Amino acid sequence: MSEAVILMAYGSPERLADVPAYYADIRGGRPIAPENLADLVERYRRLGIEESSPLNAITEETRAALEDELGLPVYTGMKHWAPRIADAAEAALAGGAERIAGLVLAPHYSALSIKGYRDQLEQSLAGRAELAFVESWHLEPGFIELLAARVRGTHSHVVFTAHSLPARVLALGDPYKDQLLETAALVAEASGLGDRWSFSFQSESPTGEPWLGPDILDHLAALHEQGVDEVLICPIGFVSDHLEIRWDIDVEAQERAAELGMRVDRIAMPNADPAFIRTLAGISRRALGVPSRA
Ligand code: FEC
Repeated sequence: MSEAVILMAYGSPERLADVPAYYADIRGGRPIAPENLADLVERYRRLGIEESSPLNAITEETRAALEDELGLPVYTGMKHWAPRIADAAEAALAGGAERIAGLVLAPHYSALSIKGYRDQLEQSLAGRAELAFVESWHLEPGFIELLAARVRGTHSHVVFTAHSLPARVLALGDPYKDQLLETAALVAEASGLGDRWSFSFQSESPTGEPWLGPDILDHLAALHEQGVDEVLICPIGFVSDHLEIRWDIDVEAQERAAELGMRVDRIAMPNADPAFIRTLAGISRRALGVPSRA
């Protein structure tokens, strides 16, 4: 049987002119307040996306490295931008794939995140190939060790972070928050942090409903009040450098830290680190039921 991997990521606009269409895709037809669009364009402008679009470039680097590692075709599909998940499905089918592993570059399952990727992929394939979709990989030993290696030995208080979601997910019995806390606890244990760690959400969106908290900006202030003045941020819900890292952490959280007189650093993201690629390859092989090449 012929196998392939569809590697999925959030997607990012390549140009400032793309931002309205990209935001409209995220909103799925719901209205967008003009001030929210203007604010988003400004964040992308300050991120410098006209010169380089970090998320899309890193995802391509990851795809190519994973393909080399696996010796199988790997196709990129973006949830909110091109190449779309549907494009990846057509490319995989055109390449003769009969069994496809669907792997999202986000480790934790939520009905408000991973399910959307799954729905797009299932609809696109429409039963034309067998699909082995990976719902979550938040306990994957290689991922835990990769993060643990990045925080091990620090003297700072470590704050694990992930994208917030509307708080209504909890009422749905969504596993997202529990999975995040499991990853955080495992990384803390593997790196010997003891009790010098906590968890907070980040990147809440202005949708007018309550979101899961505490938000990292409030959390930094709370830690400061407790006498913590050095923090290392370890984002566990994302795997690459993109807007939510380079803006929400590197700009906004740094600005808050400066106001508070705290020192805040963050770990280097996994991006296309060879150890991370090997971890993704292991997950893909297991999903497909194929042995390692070595
Ligand atoms: O670098 C880039 O260009 C894209 C960075 C990016 C990533 C990302 C990941 C996640 N999101 C998740 C949930 C939501 C929910 C909403 C929402 C909205 C936005 C907006 C932008 C955006 N997200 Fe995102 N997300 C990224 C970017 N996200 C831009 C819209 C403007 C704004 O919020 O400032 C609210 C949708 C709505 O309005 O109803 C919910 C989750 C993840 C992590 C999992 C994943 O990567 O898929 C969960 C990267």
